Amino acid sequence: MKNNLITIAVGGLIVASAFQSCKPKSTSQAVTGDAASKVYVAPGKYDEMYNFVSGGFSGQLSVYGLPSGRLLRVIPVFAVDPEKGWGYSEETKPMLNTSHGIMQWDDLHHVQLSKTNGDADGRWVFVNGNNTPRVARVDLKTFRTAEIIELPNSSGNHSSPFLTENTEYVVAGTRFSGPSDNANGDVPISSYKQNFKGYLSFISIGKEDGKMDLAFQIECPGVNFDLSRAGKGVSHGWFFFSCYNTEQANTLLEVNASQNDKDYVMAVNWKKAEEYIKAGKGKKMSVKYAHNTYSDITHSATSEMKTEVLVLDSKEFTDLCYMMPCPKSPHGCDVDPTGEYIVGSGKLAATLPVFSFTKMQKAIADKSFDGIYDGINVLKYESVLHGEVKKPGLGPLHTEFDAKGNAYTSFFVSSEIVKWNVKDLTVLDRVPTFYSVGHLCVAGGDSRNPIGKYLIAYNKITKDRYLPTGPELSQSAQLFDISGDKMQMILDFPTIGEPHYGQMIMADKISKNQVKIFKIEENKNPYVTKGEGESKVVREGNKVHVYMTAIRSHFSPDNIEGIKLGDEVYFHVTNLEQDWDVPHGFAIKGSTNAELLIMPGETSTLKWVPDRVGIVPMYCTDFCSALHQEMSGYVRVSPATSKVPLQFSLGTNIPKVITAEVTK
Ligand SMILES: [Cu+2]
Repeated sequence: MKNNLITIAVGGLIVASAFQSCKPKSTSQAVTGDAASKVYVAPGKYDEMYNFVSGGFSGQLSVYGLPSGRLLRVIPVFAVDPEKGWGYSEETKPMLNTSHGIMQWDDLHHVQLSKTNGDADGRWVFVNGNNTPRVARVDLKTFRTAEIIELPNSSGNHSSPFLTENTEYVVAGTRFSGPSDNANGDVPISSYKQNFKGYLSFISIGKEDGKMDLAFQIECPGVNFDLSRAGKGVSHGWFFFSCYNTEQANTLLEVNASQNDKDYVMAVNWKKAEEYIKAGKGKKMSVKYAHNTYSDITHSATSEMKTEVLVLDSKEFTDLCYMMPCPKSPHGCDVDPTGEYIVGSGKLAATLPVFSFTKMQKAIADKSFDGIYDGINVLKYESVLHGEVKKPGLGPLHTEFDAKGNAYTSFFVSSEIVKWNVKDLTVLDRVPTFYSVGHLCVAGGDSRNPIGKYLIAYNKITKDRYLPTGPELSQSAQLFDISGDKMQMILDFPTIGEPHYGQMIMADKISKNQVKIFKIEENKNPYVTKGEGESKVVREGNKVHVYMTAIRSHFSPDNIEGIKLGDEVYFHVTNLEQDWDVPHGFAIKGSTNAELLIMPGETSTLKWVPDRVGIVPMYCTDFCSALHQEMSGYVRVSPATSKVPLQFSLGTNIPKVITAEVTK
């Protein structure tokens, strides 16, 4: 059976095998004897690097240690997550708000670490929501999503989020073009060429607090923007976007968007765009998008709906955008550490074009144009080309770089990674992957000073890599040692969802800054209870607010009576602990909403609507002490017409008046 699977998998790659001859005959051939020692991290020892990996269709971001491949954390971003109560607690629900209402799920594709002087600085990681276009910022002090901004005039937010070298902007290009949000979008689909536009969003980032703001958009021809990278070093001030479907087809794209021999890499002068915006050249467009922020002081999120965006039209400002022809249906578009070379990856092409920034500048100065595409000057291919890597493999997708002037490109169709020299374009090495690699990541491989050392391949399919788990198999990441001349596979491990893209960073850039507790005296949640003496239960009409505390190993109060059918009960639980890693949980029987998980010093709220009369137990869900089992209590629910007064207690049996009522 296993052999059959391999045959089937390899069968699809016969073309590739004929092309290159390094395909191994079985999966076990891939690892050599000393691989285990390179990835072994002894118990109690820490990994060398953090690896932030997108969870694809799970909508979450996962964090692994490298080289061990140990899963350290799943950070909820665009989807509800019961492990952390994300999207369930009243405080976190606003983070999932959009102009379409609350979104409980999205599709997370790309991950990029914030940068200072072109190197990852360990402050934040940015990720994109692909389906309902959004960009999120995760704070690496808390490993929590701090902010989410929705993007108007966008759909299929794929070329996103990519950062400039000092985190000035994060960009997001729309994958699917369409009429703008505010125009009458009720047009024939066949009017694509007249009515459909592409929009590039430039989100500014606050220098100190990381706060995002949709600074402006550029209206572009209606093509599909796929990926992007910012220039760096010599090319600082520019962005490069890969564009496919320059045919502007709207049906059967697999055929109709593959007609042109060359599509484009679009170069955008964002410094120039900034000047135009400062000079008041942007036009205001009315739109609607949500901007959600989470505060570690109020321990709660707020969602704001915004209604305007500034737009520059690429047709009006002809020195803003330039098209560089790129063979054929480009996917990745990656910039080397010096910023001089831009690698286009035509996913249907048999060569790998490398563009020169210096030549591009000269071609612009010389007006070395090859026509105009929808108002944008097209530069002559030969005048911007540094050279082509000949016969590198089949289906090039993505390229990252090491510290020694080498590039590593993933090839989806021939399922391999190819190492080549950026200057002379010679192929130096190739290794197979199992199976169908998408993105790859070299440690620091998108920065000005790559670490090199490790490369990870993020694979789309695993077939026979692991024990079978029904019709759905785990997707996988594969770790390679790239410190020598030849790449060596040293580990693979299953991932959460689709490991679409990931980034590595040296562990100490992040680990030293970790928040251990939230200071209780700084807690500004409107429903905080700063000590057991302040705990109380307050009725406001049919809403009952329980100001509750949790500390090892009891809640205060732990007995509540006087709740009635028709009430909405809000348990505002404050974890009074001021000690690292002592969360408490809170759950109540019959809650259709959630359970809570509350960190030391934090306040979190569970909304509960009782649906029957009786005695309802509640308890702590996070094993917190030897007497964790004892951390529980009761709520009495009475009929709507009941006269049972609202009462609560801890350490005393409830009120004599109730006892009398029961014994009567
Ligand atoms: Cu507990």
